[in-house]
Amino acid sequence: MIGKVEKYLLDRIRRDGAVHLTLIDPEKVTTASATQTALTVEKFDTTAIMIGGSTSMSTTHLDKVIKAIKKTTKLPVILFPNNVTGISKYADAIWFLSLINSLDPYFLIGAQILGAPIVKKYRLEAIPLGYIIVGEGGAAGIVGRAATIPYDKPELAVAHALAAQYLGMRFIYLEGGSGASKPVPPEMIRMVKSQLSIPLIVGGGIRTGEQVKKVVDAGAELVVTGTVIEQNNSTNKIQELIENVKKHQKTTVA
Ligand code: 1GP
Repeated sequence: MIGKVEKYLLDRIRRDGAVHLTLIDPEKVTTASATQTALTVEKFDTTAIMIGGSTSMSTTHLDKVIKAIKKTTKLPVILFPNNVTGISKYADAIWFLSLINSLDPYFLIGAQILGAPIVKKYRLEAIPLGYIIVGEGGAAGIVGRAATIPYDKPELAVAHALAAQYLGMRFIYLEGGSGASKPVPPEMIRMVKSQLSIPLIVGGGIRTGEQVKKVVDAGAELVVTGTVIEQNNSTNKIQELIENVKKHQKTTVA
């Protein structure tokens, strides 16, 4: 069943063609800095906040960060967990993800079995997501024991994405790895998007408005930026990223 947050995302995609999501890594923020970031991205009209990171985290701190964001903004908070410890009852929804190219059954289905009863207990909205790590893959690739897909093998990314879609996942995430030196190339995004009939999320290494433009023009419906927002106290950079999604979004609407 499609819940409130998923419907909101789909409506925004239908209306605008492409949307921006802000990723906050709870390990790298204080409640005060997370609140400040949330206020800034809300001002520039990001669509939602994702909370998660690749390394283990304190659930108490995670709860505090989410509570602070919820208190200050109206943006939906979607968990982006690396493990069962990434679940908080204060979020609105959770990307209920399987790391499709992991070599470790734990990241394919093990963590999900452990996490599902908690998601149920907390009444979190679960949004099924096929998570595919490509290129350098960053910490997520190492922690998730992923057989990362090289940027010059887009056909393999297509095969993974289609497999996830046929298994019933409702979103696909092409992840270049947080802080990657290069974002997912447009050729890979374009080829995956041309074969998929569900929305495509792209993230990892996106730092400039020009890169945002390329990702959106290639067909990504949801663009995630994390590191660049964490590292920029100035609101100019944040504005540049979000504005570029908005500027190019209409061109992708069929
Ligand atoms: C990581 O794709 C996201 O999961 C965001 O990556 O931190 O490089 O923006 P960045």
